[in-house]
Amino acid sequence: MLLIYTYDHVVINPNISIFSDQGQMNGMPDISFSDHNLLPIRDKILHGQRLDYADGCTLFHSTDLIGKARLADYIRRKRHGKTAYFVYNQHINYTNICKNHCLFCAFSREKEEQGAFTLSIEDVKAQLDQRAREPIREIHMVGGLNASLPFDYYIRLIETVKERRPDAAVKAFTAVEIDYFSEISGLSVSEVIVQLKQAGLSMMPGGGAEVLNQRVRQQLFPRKIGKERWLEIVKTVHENGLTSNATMLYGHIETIGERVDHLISLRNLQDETGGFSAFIPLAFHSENTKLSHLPRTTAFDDLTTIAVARLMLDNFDHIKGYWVMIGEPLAQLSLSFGADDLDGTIIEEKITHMAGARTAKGLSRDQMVNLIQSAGFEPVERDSFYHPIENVS
Ligand code: V47
Ligand code: SF4
Repeated sequence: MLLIYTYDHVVINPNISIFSDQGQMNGMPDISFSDHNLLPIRDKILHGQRLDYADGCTLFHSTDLIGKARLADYIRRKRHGKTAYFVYNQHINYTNICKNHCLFCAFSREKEEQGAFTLSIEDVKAQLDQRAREPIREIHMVGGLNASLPFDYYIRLIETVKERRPDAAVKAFTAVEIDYFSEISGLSVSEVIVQLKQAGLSMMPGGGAEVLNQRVRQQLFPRKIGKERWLEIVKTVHENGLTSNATMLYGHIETIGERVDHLISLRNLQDETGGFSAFIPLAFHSENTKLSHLPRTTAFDDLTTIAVARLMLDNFDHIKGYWVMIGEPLAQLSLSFGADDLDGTIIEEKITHMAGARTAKGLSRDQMVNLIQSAGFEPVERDSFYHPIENVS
């Protein structure tokens, strides 16, 4: 049963389900919006026009959640139909020792602090070998900025993963780490990327972007590279023939305008390079951080952020509903709010769990399939480049 909202009243139409294809207008369900501010945005979307900063702010501020879902779902279905992707992946965090001390981070430690760890190459081999029988397609590897590790360690890390897991893509190191490798090796960013690529690096994950804004950076992560450097490094990665993802850490001190600016900066770079593969909104978790007084993000905000990302990032193919951060129930819903990918099985996630996430540490392939199917979508297991996996073992 669908509640059809008009400006004045609510009409209950028992014949149309929320996301049915009936009553379509140019492919978009022909319904009214409870927020009339969404109408000009709907018209732009129907005419294939790009949304601007003001539209992004209007979308974030609108309380018409179902209206936002409809707009995002319209674009999502044009690109991906009912397909929802996931990947069989493994996370490896090679060290949590980090000199940056970002206030939102519960993962990092000082060298001598309890809980600090650094994996030796042998430890990494052991972590990979523990899962040797599983059909893992992607190794996602990131860590802190640890002054005791030489540049050669990172090359050996990648070589080790490639040697143990020749069929998996190595998605490793954020722009923040690449900047640090350049600093410790004395090599240019391009030279660092070339060497990592030669060792077997396949693509770059989207972390470290946080909110690309000087005010937020100054308050929460003053030691981390800034907006221009993050964008410059990602651009160099793309120019060297590697794709990357992009993230946005939301739900702390950032304003709506700063979120929209962030999305537009990513969209502008994507216009230049075409090198972004997926965008992943990251819901801030405050436990065990210096910002522990901040509440969790709301379901409304999580779903809105995914929908707005889908609508603003008109040149990104993929938007992830990252189940680790928003939970499995919302990840299912995110598929109707513009997301087309739930990321992966993961197996052991640390960064969000150290900050209080109560979600599972990993999901089985069957659980991923079930999540997607029971939300009314068609699961497709993919590799890191969104090629469907044939002959799933
Ligand atoms: O870079 C750190 C963020 C990122 C917290 O590219 C936090 O496919 C929430 O980047 N609460 C790591 N977030 C995760 C990440 C990622 C995840 C999944 C897929 C991909 C991809 C990338 O998590 C960090 C930082 O931005 N983060 N602390 C926290 N307390
Ligand atoms: Fe270090 Fe990354 Fe944590 Fe910042 S978010 S303190 S750079 S590990």
